[in-house]
Amino acid sequence: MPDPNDLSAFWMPFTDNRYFKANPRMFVAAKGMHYTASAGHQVLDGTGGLWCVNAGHGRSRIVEAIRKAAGELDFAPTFQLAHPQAFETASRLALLMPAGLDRIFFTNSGSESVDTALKIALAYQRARGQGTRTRLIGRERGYHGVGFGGISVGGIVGNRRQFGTLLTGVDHMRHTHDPARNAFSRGIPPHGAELAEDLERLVALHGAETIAAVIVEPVAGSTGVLVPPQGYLQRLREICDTHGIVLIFDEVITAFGRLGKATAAERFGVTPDIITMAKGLTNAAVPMGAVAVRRELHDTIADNAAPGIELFHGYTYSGHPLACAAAQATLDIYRDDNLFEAAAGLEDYWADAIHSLKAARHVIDCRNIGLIGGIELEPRPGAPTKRAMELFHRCFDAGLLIRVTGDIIALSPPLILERSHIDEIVGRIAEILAVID
Ligand code: PXG
Ligand code: PLP
Repeated sequence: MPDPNDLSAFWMPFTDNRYFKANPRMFVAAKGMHYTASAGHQVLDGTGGLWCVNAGHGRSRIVEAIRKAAGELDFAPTFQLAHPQAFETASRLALLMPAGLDRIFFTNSGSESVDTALKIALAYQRARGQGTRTRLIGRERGYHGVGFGGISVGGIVGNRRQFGTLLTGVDHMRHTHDPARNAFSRGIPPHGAELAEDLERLVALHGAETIAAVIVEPVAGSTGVLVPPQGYLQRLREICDTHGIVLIFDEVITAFGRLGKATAAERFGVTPDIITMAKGLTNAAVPMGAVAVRRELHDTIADNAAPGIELFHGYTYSGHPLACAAAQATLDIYRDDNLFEAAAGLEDYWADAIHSLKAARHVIDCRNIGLIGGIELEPRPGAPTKRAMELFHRCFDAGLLIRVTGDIIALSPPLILERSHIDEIVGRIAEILAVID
């Protein structure tokens, strides 16, 4: 008989398994803004799970929709067959996207969305007679999930170095993090639009005729909250237009109200050719991802295909009935509760709170946009990441869930939070920073 309390079989993702299994911390329930930890105490969710529970936990509308769907149609293939809810979900999602991005491919995660987007970009270039364009360009410090495509264009060394040679023909632009000029910027940092010219450098080096696509996070999340400098995304768009390069925004964390709008594209007024999504699409209640594609890209692939399948790509669970039910109920909540507007309405209060941490011990930078906060700590001499990790554990035990990456605290609370929750998040962090080394 397996021992139900044995922690050894579950190989936990992105986890120090040896530490965790000696010091387990678990959740057993969640409602609204709070988790219940297995030790019994309430934990305020400062991270929306993992940037995904935008509408708050345990929404009965979503739970009921999933329950109903499971009872009606547990599964239907979407390869050469389908079910009506997949079409309805796609149509509704298309309405939230920037004008023109109205063809939707379903996946089950952000990582799958990224690999799907990269493959669509390659297929598009080939379909329009530009088959020499096989190069993919990412950016240093980018996070695009963990598929081979995603880690190849990704720019986080730790996520790459264990895994061999990755995709060939990939290159990276410089990242935009520039604390010397931009530390403590409120919202969009003023300096760094010229860093988009790094794409021109790669075009000069490789030749535009070899480059299929560029992928960036409009706001980089996992790598520690990097807000794009004023004018940067606009300039990337211009350079892509000049050289026939597909521009992909990886909006796995920025879509669905995190920046006060449906997408970061809308927030920044820059429209890419492809948007990847996941997380907030279903409020994380059922895994689901999606890729929104500009119609012209879709049509170029479809119109140039021989009779039969147009795109040789798809997942068993693309458009899964339970995920579709969860997505539609989630979109209902976003609309009926005006959650994107609510997030926008809290942005100033949030910004003030995040920047009040400038006065806290160990803090060397504060960054914010929408309901995202990044607080960078000075690393302990000779022991990088240890200070942030200690803060993370102490916050948890004191009833606050934060996320840390390196020595950076990343905050992304459910959009339903209230001012008192913001006070509690920031107050608790300051209090604990005051007492740790
Ligand atoms: N792209 C971006 C921009 C992401 O943020 C992914 C792709 C991959 O999504 P999946 O669903 O395959 O995990 C992500 C995911 C963190 C953290 O702590 C961030 C993510 C995942 C886990 C932890 O910042 N982002
Ligand atoms: N591996 C095998 C042996 C399979 O048969 C399949 C799908 O049929 C997959 C992997 C891919 O699984 P998924 O479609 O869930 O991504």
